Amino acid sequence: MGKNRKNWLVGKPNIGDKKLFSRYVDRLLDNAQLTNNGPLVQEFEQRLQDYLGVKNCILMSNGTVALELAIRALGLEGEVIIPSMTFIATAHALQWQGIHPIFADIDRNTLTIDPISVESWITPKTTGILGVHLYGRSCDIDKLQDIADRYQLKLLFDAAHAFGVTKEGIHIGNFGNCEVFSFHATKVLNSFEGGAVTTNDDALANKLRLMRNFGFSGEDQVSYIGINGKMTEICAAMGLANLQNLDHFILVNERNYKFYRTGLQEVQGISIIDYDQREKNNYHYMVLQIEESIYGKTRDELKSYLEDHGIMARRYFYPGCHRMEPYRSLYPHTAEMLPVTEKFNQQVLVLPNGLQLDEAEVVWICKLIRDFGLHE
Ligand code: T4K
Repeated sequence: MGKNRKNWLVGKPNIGDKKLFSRYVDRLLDNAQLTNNGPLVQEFEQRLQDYLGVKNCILMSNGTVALELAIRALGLEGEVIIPSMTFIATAHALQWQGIHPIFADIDRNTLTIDPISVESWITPKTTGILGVHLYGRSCDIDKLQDIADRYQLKLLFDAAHAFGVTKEGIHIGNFGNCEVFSFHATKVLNSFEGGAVTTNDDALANKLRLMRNFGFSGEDQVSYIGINGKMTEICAAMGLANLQNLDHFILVNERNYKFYRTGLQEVQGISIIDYDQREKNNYHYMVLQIEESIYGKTRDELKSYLEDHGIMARRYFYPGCHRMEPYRSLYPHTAEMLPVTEKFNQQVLVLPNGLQLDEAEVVWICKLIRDFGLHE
């Protein structure tokens, strides 16, 4: 298998029923309604609301714009506390509008923002907490909500990784003041590019609907400062087709995840982050934690070795937002305050998952990892 030319990629898009997608495309071309809240966007919103059991889903052009609009619509300013262990878009969505992201540490078990660290960073300038359901594992929502209530802060979640996931049986998308999804090509549910804000707050939802369309509240009437954050009809077509295949995508992810677990269970120094079996999970991220002193090789040596065999693993999210610009220069001493983040992002390696892999391929990848650790 190592000799063929196939590459396995983290984030390789799952593509569902092509014929179904084509039928949607025919419909939108026949309608000649290509964007601006067309019928496919409306249908996709309705189906997402039904799936998540949430009152409002406002589709956007991508997850970053959705984050920016959610932050703006909630009236956040000053400082907002976020984990550094996230994709850079979480931080940029704040800094882009002159709000300081304040980086809290993660909890060593959940790998999501640590409520104790959050509380230690609150100042009179703090207006909100932005948790991230990293790798589709939900934050400690109750504790964060309690802090938000006590300090009268807004609470929102970056749920870019967490579509299809539940917390105590309730779908992610229903918590805090609002939650934000990404439907980027690399996500478990993809619409080429896309994102959404979901909320049970109708007033917030109405504001977001206006803001994503320049603030227009009537043909010649503008009520808010807005931008162009609209999802196109072709993206909604992809999202609709893929939503109807989502159960299959998740089933394949879970199956591969279990093969990986079996294949790597004996490998000393490598652990796989787990998912709460009482909940629905999307199993989209296959995340390894490598303890160099036990495994015998560094995370980066393993990454290069896998690359030589066509397996393109990723270090999501090394080196942490606080070590990237402009944050590294703005807050040069943050690293000292984030011991868990600092350690984890030296150890993390995400492996390919999804429709691209079959059992034999997962078994082979596990063997490569096992054998490499034993090499002198
Ligand atoms: N919050 C969080 C926690 C996020 O993870 C993200 C996005 C956001 C917010 C923002 O949402 P969006 O504004 O993106 O909707 C990728 C994605 O571009 C990004 O959406 C995603 N997170 C992030 C985790 O991954 P890169 O810089 O790693 O992308 P790239 O081009 O290196 O591709 C990633 C992998 O996917 C590669 O192995 C290649 C493969 N790939 C990618 C695309 C686009 C394919 O095989 N086919 C494709 O079409 O950021």
